[in-house]
Amino acid sequence: MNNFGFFHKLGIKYPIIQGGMAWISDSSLAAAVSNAGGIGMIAAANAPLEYVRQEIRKAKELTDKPFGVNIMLLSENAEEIAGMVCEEGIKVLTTGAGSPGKYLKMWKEYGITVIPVVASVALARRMEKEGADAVIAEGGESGGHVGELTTMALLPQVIDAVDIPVIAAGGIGDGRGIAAAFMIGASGVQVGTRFLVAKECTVHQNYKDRVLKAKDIDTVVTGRPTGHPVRVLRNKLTRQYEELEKAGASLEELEKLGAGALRKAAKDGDIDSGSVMAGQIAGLVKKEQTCQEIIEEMFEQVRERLTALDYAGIVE
Ligand code: TUI
Repeated sequence: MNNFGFFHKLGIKYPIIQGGMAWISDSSLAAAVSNAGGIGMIAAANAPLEYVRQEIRKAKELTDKPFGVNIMLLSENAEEIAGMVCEEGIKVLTTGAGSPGKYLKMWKEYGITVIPVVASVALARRMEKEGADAVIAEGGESGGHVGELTTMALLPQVIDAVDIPVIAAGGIGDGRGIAAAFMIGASGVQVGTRFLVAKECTVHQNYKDRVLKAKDIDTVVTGRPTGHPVRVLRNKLTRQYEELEKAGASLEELEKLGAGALRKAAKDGDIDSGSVMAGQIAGLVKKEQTCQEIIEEMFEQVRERLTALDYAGIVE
């Protein structure tokens, strides 16, 4: 099996997974990505079980291609959602913000392809041992909950440490980033921020406009003291957060400021007091397109990059 056999086996045309984005990636975005030849993911995030089930059922109406669910392991509903996806016949799962170890056996019994997000070599190794089918090596360039390492440093170290396919994530927004990930040895990529502004993405228009006007240096990581570092676009909320941190606020006060903030930005469009999670690649994202346009443009760039490689021009 070559590097890309993993995706072909799943019946997917392009080796690209849409990152699960809390309060953002619903059935509309997931089905559009799957219809365009990638794998769309519904983000379970902190949502109630019945909401996630309804989104799964809506996606089944919108596409006959495989799509998946992203399970956010910090959610108090993670356990019951972990069981529900088995009943609903979901074929692909990604997980984030923790270790899915205790669910792996059950998911494998249901024949689900399980792809945990990892931010370290140690967790990648553990996931392989416990039966994961692949891992997503996600660098801290990505939006939302982040680890410490960059994609450029994490990806080759994870690839050397495991024998299962490794999918690259964090800082990938166009075909150049995808080609670079392939050069390092990734079997596929996960992209979030670029899909945030997709026409089929139902996030509030204010959120999309904020991403479209973001510059390279506009994201910051907040929440390090709480143990849940999160990359977001700088705004009134992040300035308040920084002031509270400097003043030595308690963890409770910091958590309180963050609670419900993502919903405020994503659903109500309050991009000043809400949490506008986005990756460092936001500065590269300049236009709204359909998922099909995004994916086809990216893989055309991959083709151009890979055919333009001229080894003789680099090394005499
Ligand atoms: O999960 C994500 N990104 C997310 S989750 C999210 S919702 C949220 N909102 C507020 C606070 C916290 C979460 C928004 N964005 N990405 C996948 C990811 N997982 N990145 C890093 C990790 C990770 C980090 C440490 C996974 C495992 C881990 O260690 C677990 C262990 O047991 O070693």
